[in-house]
Amino acid sequence: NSGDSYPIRTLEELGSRARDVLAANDIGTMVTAAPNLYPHMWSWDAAFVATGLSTVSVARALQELDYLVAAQWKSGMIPHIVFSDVPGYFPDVDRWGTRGVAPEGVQSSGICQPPVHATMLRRIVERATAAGGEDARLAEEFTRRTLPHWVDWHAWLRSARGGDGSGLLTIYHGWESGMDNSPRFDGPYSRVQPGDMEPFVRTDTLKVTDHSQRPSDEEYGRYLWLVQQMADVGFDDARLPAVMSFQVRDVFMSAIFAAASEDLAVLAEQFGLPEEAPQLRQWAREFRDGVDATVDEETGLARDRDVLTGEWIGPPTIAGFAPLVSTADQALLDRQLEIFEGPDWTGDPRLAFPLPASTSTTYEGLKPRQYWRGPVWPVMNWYLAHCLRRRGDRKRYHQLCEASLAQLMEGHFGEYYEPFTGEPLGSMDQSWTAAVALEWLA
Ligand code: 9WN
Repeated sequence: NSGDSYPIRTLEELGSRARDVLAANDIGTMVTAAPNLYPHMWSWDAAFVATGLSTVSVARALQELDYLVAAQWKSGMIPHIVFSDVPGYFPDVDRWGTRGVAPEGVQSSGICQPPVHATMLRRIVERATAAGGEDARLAEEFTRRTLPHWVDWHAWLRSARGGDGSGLLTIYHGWESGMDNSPRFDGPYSRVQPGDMEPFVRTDTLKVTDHSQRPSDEEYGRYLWLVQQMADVGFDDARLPAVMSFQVRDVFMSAIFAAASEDLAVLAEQFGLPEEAPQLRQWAREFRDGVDATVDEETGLARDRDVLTGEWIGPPTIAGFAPLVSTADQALLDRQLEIFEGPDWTGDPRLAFPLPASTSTTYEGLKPRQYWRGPVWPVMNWYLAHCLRRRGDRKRYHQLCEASLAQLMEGHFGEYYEPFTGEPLGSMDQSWTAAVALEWLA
């Protein structure tokens, strides 16, 4: 990518650069999450990348989801990383220790990520159906063929991670949330005490040389210890609750699950599995209610819960807006939107663009350059806007679209952005950033 003129001057140029980024990150089998830092397929990245790709080629978009589905474990879990053969990312498949547990021939991690797939597939199907012809035919064939796999994925989440009646999914690693070092997890991680393990060398800090943009070494020690704890029990779902020293009921992931279960029910009715729809809708209701019940009366934000201490988790992070994704309660929705547009979030006049940061900009723990502790993540902007548009809120979709396009015109397709200066941070040419640029332009 890159070209030599920054910033970008026109929306046409933004689109063409975004397509170049995805093409450059395409190694044939997969579009890697980023060229250098993340040379593999990540589960939720792949779903966003697929919807972006579908603006260019429905066939290529479906191929991406196909490759991910092929890595599904026998249990139904879709792993958070499907490794390519490109070296340079740590922890790699050997360190994960999933060989023999993952399906034959699949190199994967042993945890999951938020289930945005059915929502993105529904989006792709709608786009392909509107286009008609070969696109519509391919999308229908793909959906009919893979529906049982997506249903298995949701059934696994519900049974292995969400069967305790709370209407919330439990995660055993911050990586599963996709918001790795969010202050949401500081309390639970403070109780993770790494024991004896193989020494390791991080590769992420060789690539993002300003280390203040990445998690600390202490955090990485805990991340690797949790991997070790899972590997020690062979990634056996039934044994994880007894051994894992990190267990959090993740409110944002639960909202995503509720919304995606609804989307999957719609696809099931349309494409030959109508008998699955009532169960999927039941899960959607259960988790929607579970998410609503976490809302703190005082702050109006949804909260995670530490399973091991039974405590609510307090810091004001973007995950607090989980009800924007899933709720059916109009009063709650109105209150959340008021907060979202208020001075602690997108209404903070100091912001470079009126977009939600990963923590409230008035939070005392805000670190505006560090990963999930403050920066603005383009993929989150689009996902939340997409959820609002699905509710019929075109006005807010367009507001977020305008602000996001203005942000992206600086031209680097950053992984995340400094909220007050608009500086791109982390990886450049990040695939899901390019993908959502294409969605904004579609
Ligand atoms: C660990 C790929 C992934 C995203 C996550 C983001 C980051 C990985 C890492 O990159 O996590 O899974 O090595 O930092 O936090 O959301 O899916 O883009």
